[in-house]
Amino acid sequence: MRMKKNNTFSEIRVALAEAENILILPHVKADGDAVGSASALTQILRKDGKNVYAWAAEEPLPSLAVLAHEAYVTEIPEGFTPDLLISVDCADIDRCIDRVQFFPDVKILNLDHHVTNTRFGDLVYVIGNLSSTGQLIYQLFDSLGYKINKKAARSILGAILLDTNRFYYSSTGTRTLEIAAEIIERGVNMAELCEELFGNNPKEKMRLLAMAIERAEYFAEGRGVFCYLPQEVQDQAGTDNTDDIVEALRDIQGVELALLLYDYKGTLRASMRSFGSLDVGKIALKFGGGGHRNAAGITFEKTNVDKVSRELLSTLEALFVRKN
Ligand SMILES: [Mn+2]
Repeated sequence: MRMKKNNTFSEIRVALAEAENILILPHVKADGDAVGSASALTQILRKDGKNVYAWAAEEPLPSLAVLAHEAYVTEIPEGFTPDLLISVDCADIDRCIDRVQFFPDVKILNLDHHVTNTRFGDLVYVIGNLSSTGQLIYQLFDSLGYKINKKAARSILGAILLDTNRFYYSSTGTRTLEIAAEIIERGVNMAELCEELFGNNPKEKMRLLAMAIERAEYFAEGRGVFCYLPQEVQDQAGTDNTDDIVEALRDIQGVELALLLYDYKGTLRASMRSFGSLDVGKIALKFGGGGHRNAAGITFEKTNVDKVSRELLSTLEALFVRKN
């Protein structure tokens, strides 16, 4: 299969210029990068005189609301008919098909940074291994000559901070840090933004984290860790917010790979994190999911949890064997 190449700046410029009403689509269960990028893009394009909404599948998580602006909505105004759709941070069209389906004849511009991006859409601008879609949008729209105002810049910085885990991950490049610096120069207070993003964990969320650590089981001689959070446990904690749990598991001493399984709205989700060359992205692809080398996820129809976890664990265990 020949992969569709990225469209040129001038092709993207033309598509944007021709559009009047633009609908931006962050992926389902939008994370900070999706909310921040989509929100920033509404600002950038509105300043350019466009009629723009970011249409999300659900309300942003309370912890991410600081990145969402007024045009970030879960319902678009009646009669709003887009002439361009922009998918944001979606590796696959499945991640936004719930909304794309209403506009089957409208062009899609696919903006993303996942190496596994299927390059769907009529126009594509994807740079795999870039820190975040936030960074991609900053670079692209800066190059195209758009003004990125303070509000947009703040959301982009939030997207970068969240997708790099505060510049922790190897996807943090020199350009990532330059962009952060440019945004700070623009008057955005990064410490204040960090406090809002990272210093506001609800007690229920921390309780679920504690329960996850308690329930964790180790494999591959402590180099791997696994935890399953069934609905009952989430109910007991009082939240279904599993954010940051898989990262906390991975950050346990000696652990190089973490697998979190959890019930989510009638489905079973797997979230994986790893260090170095342990490629969980490939494993996710094999099971019908997606992501990056060190961060990936899969959604399963809720069937047999034991069977799914056994299959996943033995596949993950084989990663270690091959490495030794
Ligand atoms: Mn992202």
